[in-house]
Amino acid sequence: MLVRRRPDILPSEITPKGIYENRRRFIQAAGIIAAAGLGASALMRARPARAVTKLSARPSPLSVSETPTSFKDVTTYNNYYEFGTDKTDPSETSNTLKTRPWTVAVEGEIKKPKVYDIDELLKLAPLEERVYRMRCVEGWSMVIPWDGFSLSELIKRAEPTSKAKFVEFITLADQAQMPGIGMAILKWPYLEGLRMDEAMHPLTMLSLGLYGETLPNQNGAPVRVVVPWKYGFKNGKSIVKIRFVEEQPKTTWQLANPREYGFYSNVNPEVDHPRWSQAKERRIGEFGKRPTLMFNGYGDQVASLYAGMDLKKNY
Ligand SMILES: Nc1nc2c(c(=O)[nH]1)N[C@H]1C(S)=C(S)[C@@H](COP(=O)(O)O)O[C@H]1N2
Ligand SMILES: [Mo]
Repeated sequence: MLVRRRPDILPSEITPKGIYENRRRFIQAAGIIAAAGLGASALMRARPARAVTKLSARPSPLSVSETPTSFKDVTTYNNYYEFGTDKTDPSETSNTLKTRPWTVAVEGEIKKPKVYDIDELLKLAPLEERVYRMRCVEGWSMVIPWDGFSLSELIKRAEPTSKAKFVEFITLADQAQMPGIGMAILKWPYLEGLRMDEAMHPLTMLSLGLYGETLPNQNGAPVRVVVPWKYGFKNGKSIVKIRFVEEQPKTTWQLANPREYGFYSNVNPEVDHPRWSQAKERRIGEFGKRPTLMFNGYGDQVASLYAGMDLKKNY
């Protein structure tokens, strides 16, 4: 997705000067945060190594058999606008994200509201390693071994009421840790949502790690959502709140540009993005392009969720 200052500005109207100034302000903001945390002289030294914890996760029958994208590509080619809009920004600036202590509030139309400590969440259900195809709306894809469990494990413990029709996922928005929050790139906090049956689908994951380790900050530490048949932006990172609601949520990308980003956002090669075709994708690490598959190749598992819906209208 291209960065726009206002949804009504055409990309052709964004001047190189505008992009340059946005970038310059971002670099300044990132520098201030890093200096506050480390002391200015530490900026000259190497970044502190992240605290990595190995996870023991059993292999999952839901995995695809394709070769995973390299750990390096998975962790250095990212979209995480709270840490900047360039693909390399999140891996370069997200060391300021503090992932302990961390809590996730589960609330709304449920009988058992609860605030989970992240360490409690890690033990909620046995961890599985699930190798999923992921596809960004920008036209690239990866294969990522995620460690976590089905979101349904958490939902069933929350005991949703009959009014719970949708689930909202809300990301941390702390300007002291996230240089992008000071900029009007998107409406913060980043909010995504699913319909209840999508959220309950066994493929839908709460991910706490990848490649057998706790999540790198740039991939959404300490906990993020993974919905492999939908475009990447549906997979909210660094979740602090999960809220059950009656009405369909207004998601961050819908608010930014309703014509380009719908609520469903299922991977669908037949529905072009208004500014580009979605028929093909580039698998990161490969040359050339491969055809994009309906529901990102998960049609056998998820197509029934959308039976009778017009997927060109519900894009
Ligand atoms: N909070 C938050 N979550 C986010 C984003 C973001 O900018 N902020 N970007 C989304 C997009 S567009 C994509 S493609 C995926 C990328 O996830 P990855 O970097 O772990 O591959 O994260 C999604 N989740
Ligand atoms: Mo994306």
